Amino acid sequence: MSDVVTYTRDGDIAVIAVNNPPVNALSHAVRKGMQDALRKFESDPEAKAAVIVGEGRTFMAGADISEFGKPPQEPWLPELVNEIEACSKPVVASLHGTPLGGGLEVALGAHWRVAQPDTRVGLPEVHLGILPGAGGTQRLPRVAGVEAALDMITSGRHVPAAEALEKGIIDAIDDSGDPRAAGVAFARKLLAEGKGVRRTGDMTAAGHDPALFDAWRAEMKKKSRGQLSPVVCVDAVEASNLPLPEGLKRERELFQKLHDDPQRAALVHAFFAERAVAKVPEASATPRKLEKIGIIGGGTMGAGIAAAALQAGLKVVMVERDAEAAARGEQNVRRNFASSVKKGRMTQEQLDALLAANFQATDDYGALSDVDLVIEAVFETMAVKKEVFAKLDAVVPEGAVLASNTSYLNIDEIAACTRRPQDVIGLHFFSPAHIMRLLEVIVGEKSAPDAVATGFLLAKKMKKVGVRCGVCDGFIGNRILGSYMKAANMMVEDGASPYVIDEAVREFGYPMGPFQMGDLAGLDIGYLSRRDRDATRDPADRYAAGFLDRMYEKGWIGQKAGMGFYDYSQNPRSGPPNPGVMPLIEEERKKLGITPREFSKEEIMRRYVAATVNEAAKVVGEGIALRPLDVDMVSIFGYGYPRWRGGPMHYADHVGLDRILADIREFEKEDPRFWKPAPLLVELVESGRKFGDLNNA
Ligand code: 3H9
Repeated sequence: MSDVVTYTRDGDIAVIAVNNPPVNALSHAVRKGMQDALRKFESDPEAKAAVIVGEGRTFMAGADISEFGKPPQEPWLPELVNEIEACSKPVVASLHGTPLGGGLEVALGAHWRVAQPDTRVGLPEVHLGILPGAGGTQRLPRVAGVEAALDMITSGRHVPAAEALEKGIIDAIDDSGDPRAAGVAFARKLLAEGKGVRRTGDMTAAGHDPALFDAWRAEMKKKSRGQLSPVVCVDAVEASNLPLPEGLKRERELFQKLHDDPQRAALVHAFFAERAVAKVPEASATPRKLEKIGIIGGGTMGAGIAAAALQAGLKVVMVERDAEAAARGEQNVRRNFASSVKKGRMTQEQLDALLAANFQATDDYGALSDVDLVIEAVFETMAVKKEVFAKLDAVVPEGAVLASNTSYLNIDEIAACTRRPQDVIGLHFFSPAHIMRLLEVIVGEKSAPDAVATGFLLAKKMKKVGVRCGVCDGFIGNRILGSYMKAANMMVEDGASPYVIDEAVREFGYPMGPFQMGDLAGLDIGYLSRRDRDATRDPADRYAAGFLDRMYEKGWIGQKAGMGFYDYSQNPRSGPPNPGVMPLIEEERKKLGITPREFSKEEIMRRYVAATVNEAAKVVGEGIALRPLDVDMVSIFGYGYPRWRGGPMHYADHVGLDRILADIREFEKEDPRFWKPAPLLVELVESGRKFGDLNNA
């Protein structure tokens, strides 16, 4: 028998146990071991029923994702599941942990299912760009009905045991805490009750209605912004009214179509990158204590960070400049929980109790005398930050981490105004901070490894994706954003409409275009930062923001003013184009002596992509980002980059680095300063390598 699957017997019950840490993924060795064990069970005259169980922390959490794209090795998972279902004696799956994807499909092939109370089941394949391809789209509707299957398969959500029981996905919940014993007891009870084989494939999927599938398809098309798998999942579930073998055949065809699409490779890259991004040089350091944090500033950012910290179970002290501002800060924190209360995720009483126990807003810096980490989230100018850090240095205990939530200022300069630069790091949150998952962890020249590890621990506690960044203007995300925004602004000056640019960028898969995003963030922010940087700006660089300055002067600064690129007078979140913008842009072009020209959406995206990739290559080449995958994670989790394209670096590899470099060289002829090719990009093209090669280096 194999190392990863064992066949034992408990009296007349066979136990087939999978032991493939950490998550019992259904690798080739597991599939082969299970097949051998099943065959042994069928031919074992002493065994009256079998239990399939996972050792360690979970039942099988799915197919082995690292095998995707490699030559398939038999037995394939769909065949194995069919073989389980075809067994002539009853098979019970005893679930715990996270039976997901192929794991749940194995369980659906079994005749009966029992689960521990904290089990969560699901078919999350949609997030990997595929569909449940081992019978999940055919068997789940048969046990839970079509509508529940559509919901679970298109969302990939993890369903708790109680709900799974209610939906008929499992047959019983056992709270013994021992999945093996639970499975054996369940099997004995079945035999005692004279119950036996019950094949899911013999059941009928309830709730089949062509109109329902059309409605789901339309909804998925709208929601998925170019991602194929959610729509194809609906097509697969639709086949569940066919006899099982035909439905499985249809599922296989659709699975293959998705498997062969570049979206699958992009989403699998994103899955592994999301985990690899925490593997940083400082990860081996032991993080410092992290139970109570201080936050300086109770504005939008400070209050968002406070809400995220409270949700993570931390104690929070918020310091504002006076009592009135502290009270406003507390109100801002409460506002961040309002939708949780409204949606019933917590009651008003629970919120009050949480704040009473774990939150304090004050104007007294002395309240920071026992914090483990403090995050400064005040106005974004160096002078103000330095003043705050000098005060913190005086009151915060030795050994606490001092962090700045700056989005572009130099952490080393901030650290230098304290007596303890080794304790200073940057923690760049994204607004709204209690919702956005990205956290840039900025490592200064003198930041101690355990201070950095504490930043990553905070990210983990807050369920955020922490990405390590070196010090530069804008770090990873805002620096790259600055580059593609400038490319967009230059296109507008040269003749493109900002509305067509927004449309092209949305069609690429972003949730919004750059000018919509400017309206959301507030065009005053860009204006003030341009003005701040005027002193350091090289006058030889093209400015390309004159029309934005004119809009600022008119007070068209976006959503908060009711007017920006779009008119928000009817709806505070969206609206038609502001009719004043195009004449203003035309005037600006005349002033600059530019004869406007046409830009196709294809050219817009070529320039947008080239500007993104070129700056990203500089960021990696300079060591600001550790690896290309770190850029991909920043872009996906902080800037709405479509996950199904894998992030800008993965996408660049897919398009071909030589093609992107050729574009940059073409654009360089018009503006050699902005479009200077990144040395790393040139080096990779010349050596025939890809960004992906650097991820594993
Ligand atoms: C499928 O089943 C297809 C079939 O329908 C059809 C086929 C024909 N494979 O996330 P963690 C690794 S598709 C390989 O940090 P957690 C992971 O990379 C699959 N490796 O732990 C990490 O490695 P490392 C459908 C996997 O406790 C380590 O395990 N299933 C797999 O926070 C720990 O993972 C899914 O999509 C895998 N399937 O969360 C489930 N899963 O330590 C995907 C994990 O080297 N998995 N690894 O970085 C998850 O959602 C989470 O891992 C899980 C545990 C919730 C299970």
